[in-house]
Amino acid sequence: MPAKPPEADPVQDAPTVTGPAHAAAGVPAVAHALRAAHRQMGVRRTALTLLRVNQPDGFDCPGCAWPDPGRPHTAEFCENGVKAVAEEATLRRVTPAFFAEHSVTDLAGRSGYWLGQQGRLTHPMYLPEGADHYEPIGWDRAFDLIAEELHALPDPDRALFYTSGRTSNEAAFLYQLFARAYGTNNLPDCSNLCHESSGAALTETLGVGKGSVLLDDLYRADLIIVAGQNPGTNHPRMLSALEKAKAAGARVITVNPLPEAGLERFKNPQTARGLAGGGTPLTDLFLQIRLGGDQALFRLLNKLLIDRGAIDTEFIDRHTAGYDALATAARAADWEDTRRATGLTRDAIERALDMVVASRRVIVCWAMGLTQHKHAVPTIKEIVNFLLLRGNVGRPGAGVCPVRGHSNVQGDRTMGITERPTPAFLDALADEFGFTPPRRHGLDVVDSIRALRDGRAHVFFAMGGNFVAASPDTDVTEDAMRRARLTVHVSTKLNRSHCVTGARALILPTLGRTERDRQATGDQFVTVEDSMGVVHASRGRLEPASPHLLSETAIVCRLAHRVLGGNRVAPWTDFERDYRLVRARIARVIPGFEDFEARVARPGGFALPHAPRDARHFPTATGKANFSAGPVTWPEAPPGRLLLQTLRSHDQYNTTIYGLDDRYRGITGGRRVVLVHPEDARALGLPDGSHADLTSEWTDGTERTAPGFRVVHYPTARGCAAAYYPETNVLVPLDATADTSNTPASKSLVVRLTRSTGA
Ligand SMILES: Nc1nc2c(c(=O)[nH]1)N[C@H]1C(S)=C(S)[C@@H](COP(=O)(O)OP(=O)(O)OC[C@H]3O[C@@H](n4cnc5c(=O)[nH]c(N)nc54)[C@H](O)[C@@H]3O)O[C@H]1N2
Ligand SMILES: Nc1nc2c(c(=O)[nH]1)N[C@H]1C(S)=C(S)[C@@H](COP(=O)(O)OP(=O)(O)OC[C@H]3O[C@@H](n4cnc5c(=O)[nH]c(N)nc54)[C@H](O)[C@@H]3O)O[C@H]1N2
Ligand SMILES: [Mo]
Repeated sequence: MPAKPPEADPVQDAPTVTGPAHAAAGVPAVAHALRAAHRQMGVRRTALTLLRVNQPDGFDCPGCAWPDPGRPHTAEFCENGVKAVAEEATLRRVTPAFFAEHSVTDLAGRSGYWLGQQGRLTHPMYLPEGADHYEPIGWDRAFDLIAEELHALPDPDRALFYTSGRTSNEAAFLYQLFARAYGTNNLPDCSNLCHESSGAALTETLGVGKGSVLLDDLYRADLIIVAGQNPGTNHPRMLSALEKAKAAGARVITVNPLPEAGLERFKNPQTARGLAGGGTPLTDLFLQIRLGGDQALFRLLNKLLIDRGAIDTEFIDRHTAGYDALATAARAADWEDTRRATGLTRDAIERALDMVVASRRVIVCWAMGLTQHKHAVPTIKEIVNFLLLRGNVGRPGAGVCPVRGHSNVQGDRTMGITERPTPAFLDALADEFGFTPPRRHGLDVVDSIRALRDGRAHVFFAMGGNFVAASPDTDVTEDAMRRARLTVHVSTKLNRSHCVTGARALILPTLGRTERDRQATGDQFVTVEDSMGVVHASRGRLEPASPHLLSETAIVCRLAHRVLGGNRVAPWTDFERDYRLVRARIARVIPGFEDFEARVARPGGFALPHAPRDARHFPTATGKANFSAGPVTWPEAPPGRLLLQTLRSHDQYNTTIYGLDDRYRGITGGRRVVLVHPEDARALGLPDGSHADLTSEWTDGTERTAPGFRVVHYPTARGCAAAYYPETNVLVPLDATADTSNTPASKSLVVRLTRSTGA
């Protein structure tokens, strides 16, 4: 039998610290994962469910966007994938009786961990104006309410339609179609908080805002640089790919302020050596960089490559633009500035350079450690410079590899979930559906919060996610959300965003990936796109958590039918009955999806075209791959202050907290910790085990405080600190965003630590 959810809350947050581990995965990971799964769903259901993860006839793992190795194969075992599945396939339920017992005021006082542990939502629920309890509501009445509020708006741009990246291609395509048919491009999504900086940098430089490598390229690379990413926790299956790449001769450079266990050594639970032995060392060279020092590091490497003449002039001449400007800018890079920016020694950088020069095929992988800085876009552009200099784009074993987060965040973008659609995309929609989509750009996440705050948006609709907890400046965001007329969440599980609502609120419970999706024409499957642009099918097999759930696709169809009036713009009722009809439209609107239905039926699906990868064709403004030559910058903390990054523990999925441990970092039983270098901590008078309040200092003079963090002496880079998100989102000013991409700069906050008495 599964265990009951925790009763006590606030959950006791009393961390115990043992210090970082030096290897990831292996037997303990298997045991941890199974224990988590058994707690949520019992032994039998665990076994049945896990057999279906990432199988050709099974469902796509909702854990992350890392691609599956060649199918058919036995499922790759990943601890955090199992945890993600267990959270969704849990046997715990949040029923109308739960809401009768717990008022919204009560729920708003609970931790995110406690809320999530209560289980799956079973009924559509409504919070009337002035009420303190959600009450059950019928689906039709719920859609009537939304239609009523949307029709009352003076302008469609006063509504916001958020998406979190688990939504299937089919649901996402219909959702953006509905929003545009209703009249707005206000389609903020979790990409705005995540890889927007990658998309912005890659679109401008290479012409395609996605990664240019496939899994096979990783296995053919001579050198893989992993910068600003913690795959041992967040993309565990990437470790087996790195292991395989190493077996084929690749070397790995890790660039990170933290020594992350997964990148040091990997014990593959699927091999005898991984299970019994010491595992495979993954990192050949660890560059322990200061937060935000990456642009300076790569600029200096670029200068050294140019100085040595270790560049591919033929590639540069034929395929690129802007080389001379970069070469001039790079000449100005010097060792002393780079040392200040990165904290790295000359020796370490020269060793990296030698490895680069010795490698014909180079791939750079990155994630949030690069995208969530003020200068994130120029940082990623500098990495593109680095790859272009040696022709490492558009040939096997080389390229850019931004590793996406949510399992279909990339697919949602491909389907048109963006506040800034291209004219070509809108033209295709207009042709296919015979209506005039709005052309004005819509609002991203940060601008949506501003619009709510300033009374310029009144209806907030979320397709998944946990907007108020994932967004920056928690207090500002929550106040903004409370100003809305209506907030609606399509959700699988209870979260903070259901407790911080507009005047009226709806919770619309939906099917998860793991569940059977039965419609009038029979069982349906959906499709997703992984981080490398491979599209494949996902079929849920479990009985739905409740008979009252609707699929996301059905919810959009019924909403559109009700709001737009009948089958206007599209045959919504037919779409709900048969998802093949939706795919047929996607095939006609979105390039690369020709013959969609047949190609997605193949095991493993199909790879979308990628012009730079496939043909060294760069659809940019210049028609070439563009070098960038902007100034190099890096964040600096004044004396007595540290730079703080907000990151994930091993026991969470974004705002969903699985448990209170961060095994690889040696922290158990609590999350309110701040990791500080022992020397920095001593200078600040903070012994290990003492407590401190964190106060962020923003350039406009404002301050924000998060109290009561246990100080952990930890081998991070000097001058840098780390603490978990979302507890620290209160510290991130709404205006602290990356240039161009507007992504919150939640990896380099200037903070001061003040000794306090603790919780
Ligand atoms: N289990 C699990 N899996 C997940 C998620 C989860 O929460 N849990 N979230 C999913 C999502 S949406 C995403 S986007 C990804 C996130 O995956 P990651 O980006 O790996 O997530 P973070 O925990 O934010 O880790 C950031 C990493 O970058 C490093 N870093 C921080 N700042 C810098 C810097 O300035 N320079 C360099 N070089 N390194 C830096 C940090 O030390 C850390 O190792 O994971 C996805 N997968
Ligand atoms: N300070 C700081 N803030 C950050 C980050 C950071 O590193 N630091 N990272 C940012 C990043 S990279 C991201 S991607 C965002 C994440 O932001 P979001 O995507 O908004 O947040 P999640 O926590 O992933 O959303 C979890 C909720 O999604 C719902 N859900 C789960 N599965 C499904 C499903 O299949 N369908 C539907 N409809 N709902 C489902 C559940 O109700 C669950 O409570 O957070 C960002 N915020
Ligand atoms: Mo993300």
